[in-house]
Amino acid sequence: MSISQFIDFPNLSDKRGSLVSIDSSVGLPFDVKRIYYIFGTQKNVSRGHHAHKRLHQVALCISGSCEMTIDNGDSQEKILINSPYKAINLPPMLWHEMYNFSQDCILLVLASDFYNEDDYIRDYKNFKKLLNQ
Ligand code: T46
Repeated sequence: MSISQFIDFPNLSDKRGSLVSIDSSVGLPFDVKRIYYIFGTQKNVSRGHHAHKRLHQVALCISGSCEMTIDNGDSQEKILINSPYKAINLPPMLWHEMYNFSQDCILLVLASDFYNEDDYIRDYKNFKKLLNQ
């Protein structure tokens, strides 16, 4: 079974251009407490390489594209993130790595909580250990 889950955002495009509105009706699995975005990422750079203990996030490219490997400890999937209408669901305890950022990539992330370094699991062996506890 696929471990990637996507959330579709409504496309309110018309002949003038595009508009996406994200509110509580789109089916986000949490109330958003923080928004951040990653852009200007150099080619051949990878980011992420961690999981979160409690933080739930969804991420989408509002411009350009990147690839992501997600890993739930049992299986891994490589996914392409390339749509301003489709967000990848990143629940807690999902290892994720992002790479192959296009030059115009803007990765927008909606998060369920404030930034907290203590919530990060940055060591893969520790991630596996915590999953097995
Ligand atoms: C994630 C992936 C998708 C803050 O001070 N506040 C923030 O809200 C964030 C997100 C980061 N930071 C600081 C922490 C580091 O000193 O910014 C620096 C770069 O963060 P990091 O190395 O964790 O960036 P990524 O791209 O590896 O990971 C980020 C998020 O941190 C992470 O939660 O899931 O994007």
